[in-house]
Amino acid sequence: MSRNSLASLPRLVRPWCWLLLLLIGTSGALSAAELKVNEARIRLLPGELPAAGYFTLANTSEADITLIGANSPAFGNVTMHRTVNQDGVASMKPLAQLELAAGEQLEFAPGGHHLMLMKRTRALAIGDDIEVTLFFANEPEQRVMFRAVSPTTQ
Ligand SMILES: [Cu+2]
Repeated sequence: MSRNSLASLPRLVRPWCWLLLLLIGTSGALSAAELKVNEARIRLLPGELPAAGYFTLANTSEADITLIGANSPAFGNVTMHRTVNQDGVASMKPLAQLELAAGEQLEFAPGGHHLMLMKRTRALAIGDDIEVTLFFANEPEQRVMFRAVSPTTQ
């Protein structure tokens, strides 16, 4: 195998990773079909500034679930935050956990809940797919691919 074909290997492997994730997802108490993550994106700021992760999480199962945190191999520190607006001043507060009742949808979006991703472990660029694992109180963790987007993207 030449040097060039080795370099292109990760691109070829990627579809198989997705297939693997699907298979793992269906083996848990809640299947991937019952917990749906959509619009997963990470807004990258320049340099070492913290990045913000946004997504929607739909609980289409019959049971309530509790999101208790997240991590990522691309960041040394990932926490859940909520933005609070007090007297016109926005600040962030840590979010220990978040309940999501059966049939409900939860939105992590600019100006509200977000994942705060700090201490990059590698260089990241807009367009990258970044793996993030979401953890739940009584359900299997779920690995999700987030797309790195520019700071101006909603
Ligand atoms: Cu924050």
